[in-house]
Amino acid sequence: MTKPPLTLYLAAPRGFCAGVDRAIKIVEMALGKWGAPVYVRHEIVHNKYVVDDLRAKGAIFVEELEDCPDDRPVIFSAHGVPKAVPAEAARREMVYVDATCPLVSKVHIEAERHANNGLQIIMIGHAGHPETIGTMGQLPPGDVLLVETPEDVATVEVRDPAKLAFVTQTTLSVDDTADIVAALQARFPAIVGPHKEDICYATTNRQEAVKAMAPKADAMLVVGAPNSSNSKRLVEVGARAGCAYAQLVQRADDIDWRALNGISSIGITAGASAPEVLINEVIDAFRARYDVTVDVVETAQENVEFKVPRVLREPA
Ligand code: 0CM
Ligand code: SF4
Repeated sequence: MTKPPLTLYLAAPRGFCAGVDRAIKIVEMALGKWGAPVYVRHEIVHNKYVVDDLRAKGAIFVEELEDCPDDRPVIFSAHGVPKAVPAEAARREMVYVDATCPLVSKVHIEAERHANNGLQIIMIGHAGHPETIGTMGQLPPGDVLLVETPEDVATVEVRDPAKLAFVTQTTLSVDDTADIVAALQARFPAIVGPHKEDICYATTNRQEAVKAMAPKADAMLVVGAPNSSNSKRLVEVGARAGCAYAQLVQRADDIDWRALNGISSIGITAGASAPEVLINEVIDAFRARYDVTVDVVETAQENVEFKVPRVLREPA
């Protein structure tokens, strides 16, 4: 039987970013150095395949430090942790390695610097997301105000409108965040902040690629996890850029082939925590059903790499 033709637009950049790559390498290095088990506080990155693979190699994933024993190393996830977490690990004389992405740490430092200058911080982020919890947790509880929407900006109660700064989560929608920043600047003209926001290069580039790809494609799939903020944003960006069907899939099994019936093109991208092996699995699933022609939609080239700490400290 002949297969129907399909143009497969492949977004570039897509998939792993430098922070994810570094965080995974840190867990692998810790396992190599100290052997199993090594504890990881929270999913090292938001991807089940990555987590399952590291679990098979001897990592134990827990949500809280209190779920870790004193005498095994613990690694903090790429999303960052409140200051209280390393402080508690040090108090318990635990060995810990911080796999927080350097671009998240940069925001932590920014927030602290503004607070030291007497400014109250407003964070733009998603309530309950570990990165938001970690960044807000750089300062004492209650000090940082959270806004999620322009509506929140209208009602937020600040100490002194003349002494404000804002920071953001790194994995937000660039366009939504611009609206929230504009609302903050309109209500609080003296507010200080980064040049635009703190969204990282990987998030920005993946959204740009989707904007270029989505209008051409009959449907679009984002390989990523339901708890991955940057991956979910790619689905929204695709839908807003004019793609009639945009869905998140964790892997090929999740593809709803009935919903794709009749398409002649598909756009594929992946969140910053989705490994290339899963992207290839999805592409192969299309090749099995269609006569696929791949067309790469490249809007940027990335050459960012973060150093992995060379020496991991010995357990006491
Ligand atoms: O923050 P997000 O939910 O997008 O995390 P992720 O693990 O999917 O992606 C990488 C990161 C960070 C920080
Ligand atoms: Fe770092 Fe951005 Fe990757 Fe998050 S998505 S780990 S902030 S580079």
